[in-house]
This record gives sequence, structure tokens and C-alpha cells, in this order.
Amino acid sequence: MPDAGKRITLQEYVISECRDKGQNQGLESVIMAIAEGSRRVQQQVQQAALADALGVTGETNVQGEIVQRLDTASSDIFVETLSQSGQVAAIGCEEIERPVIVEGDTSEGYIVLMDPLDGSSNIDVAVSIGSIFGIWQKNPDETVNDDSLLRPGNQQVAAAYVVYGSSTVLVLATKHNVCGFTLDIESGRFAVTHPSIKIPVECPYYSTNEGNNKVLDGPTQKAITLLRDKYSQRYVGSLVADFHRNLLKGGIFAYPADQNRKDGRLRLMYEANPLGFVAEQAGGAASTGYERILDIDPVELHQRTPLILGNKDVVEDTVAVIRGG
Ligand code: P6P
Repeated sequence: MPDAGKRITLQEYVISECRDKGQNQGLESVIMAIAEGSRRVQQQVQQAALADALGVTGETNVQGEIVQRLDTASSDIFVETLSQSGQVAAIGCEEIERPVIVEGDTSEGYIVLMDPLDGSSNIDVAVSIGSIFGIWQKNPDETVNDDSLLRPGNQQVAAAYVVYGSSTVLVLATKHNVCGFTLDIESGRFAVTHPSIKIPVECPYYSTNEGNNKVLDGPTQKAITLLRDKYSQRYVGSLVADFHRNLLKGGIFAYPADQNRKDGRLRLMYEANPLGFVAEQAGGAASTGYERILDIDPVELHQRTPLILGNKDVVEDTVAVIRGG
């Protein structure tokens, strides 16, 4: 087993990125809460079948989607670790209709928007899934309420995602860098494995649900056809897995609006905004097809958005065709 002990740990990295640079005081505690939660989620995901924890709860979430038992378990885990960090004032979560306002003195705290377990349809078939987090710094002395969470993505101070795949990788984007860490199962610590991630200029892959092609408008169908003619399709059906591959290898992810989903399928606040922040910090781009994702002024916690995400040049070319260029 490679010695993760010789690698910089996530905690050492976050201290150097934040505390030593005198920025985002307390962000380290938020990141470590995400890390601890993902370590526990990883254990649950790996053991779910053996613990009879697969399957559905019989409920539907605010999105009207069937709730997987691991969705609820993951949401509970992250709400607990984030609330106990002492630095989180409020949490928005895909699985919870209203924001969780954390009690206690968090006058200098952070606001975290999360999709605790993305890719639920893949849980029962052992395909990669993930967790996604957007992090905003609350305004000092603001008394947080539901509206405190409705901030544009361009005000995020950091974003992170975790992919539970052949290994468990946490990717953290701050204003200065995008860094990947791999979980050492034995020690329970994340160690640096991808020190400084930049999305490759070469773009070998496109990720889209080709089954939706028949319900796309003309310009969008043309945009997807151009991607199909140029690149190889890779589509897992888990946004985090598709995005992580494209971030490391080069590629574009496209879930555009269609006749059945005029506002798109994916969620702005805890999917598009965090991954758009990661993409841009890695030299990529994120668009609705008509505007930059991070510039959208949100009106509703669970609002959806079309999402074109990945290699900057290819995103820009695809957007130009969607807009009828
Ligand atoms: P479709 C998973 O449910 C998810 O929210 C994303 O992770 C994924 O990219 C998308 O939906 C897949 O949607 O319509 O292709 O099954």
C-alpha cells in the first residue's frame, strides 16, 4: 500500500491555503467537516448492499424524485458534520426542502449548499456517485434566513466535490487553486494526489444523454451533432463522475434545456454553481447555453438550470451554436 503518510494531507493543505494566507478564516473547519462526512458516506456506500441499506425510502424529495435510503443517510451525515464544525451558519440541501439554520454563534460563518449524494440511480448498480458542495462566506453580523442562501455562484469562496469511484477523490477549488485528494482508507485521511488541476486544452470526450436528442430544439440538436462528430461519448449518468473525468482528461458535459425540461434538469445552487466554480478555477467554463452559470441571480433554493460545462473553448463553441450562431 503506498505510504499516504509522506503526502501532504488535506488539513495541511487547507491550513496553507487559508489560515497561513490570512484568508477565509475558519474555512479549514468547513472543509474538514466535508472530508469527515465523505469518509463516513464512503463507508456506507461501500457496505450498503451488505447492510441492506440499498433501495428506496418510499418517500419523494422536494424535486419529486424517489429518495434512495443512501440519499437520506448521506444528507444526515453531512448536516451533522457541517453543523458541528462551528463555522457553518446555514445549509441548503437537495434532500431538504427548507434551509437548515445552524444554532449557535456563527457570526463569521459560512453558508454551504450541497447535493449530498449525486447520481442516486447508480447507487444500486455499484456505479460511481458523488457529493457536491458550494461554499459562501456569510456577511458579517448577518442574521441568516432563507434568503441568505440565494447568492450568485460568483460569490462562492470555495467549492468541492467527492467522487466515490474506484477510489474516493475529493477535489477542492479555492480562489487560488484546484487540488485533488485521495482517501487513504486505512488512515481515514485524504492526501494530495492531484496538486494543481487544470482542464486539458485537448477535448477527447463529450458527455450528454443522447436519448434526449429528439426533444432538443434545432440549434441545440445541431450543437450536440457537432460534439458527436468530433469527440467520443462518455456518459456515466452521474454528474460528478462525468465532470471529474472531463476535468482530468478534457471534455464537455451538456445537459441543455429541452421540450420536457425548459429550465434544464440539474440544480443551480448545489450542482451547477459548485462545479462551475471548480471548472472556471481550472481554466474551464460553465454556461446555461445563454449565460455564465456563476452570474445567475437565484430566486429559489432548488431551481434548475441547463448546464454546459467543461473545456472553455468547446463550451464557448457549443454555446454559440445553441444560441443560433
Ligand atoms: P439522466 C443523477 O440523477 C443526475 O442528477 C446527475 O448526476 C446526472 O448527470 C443526471 O441526473 C442524469 O440524468 O436524465 O441522463 O438520467
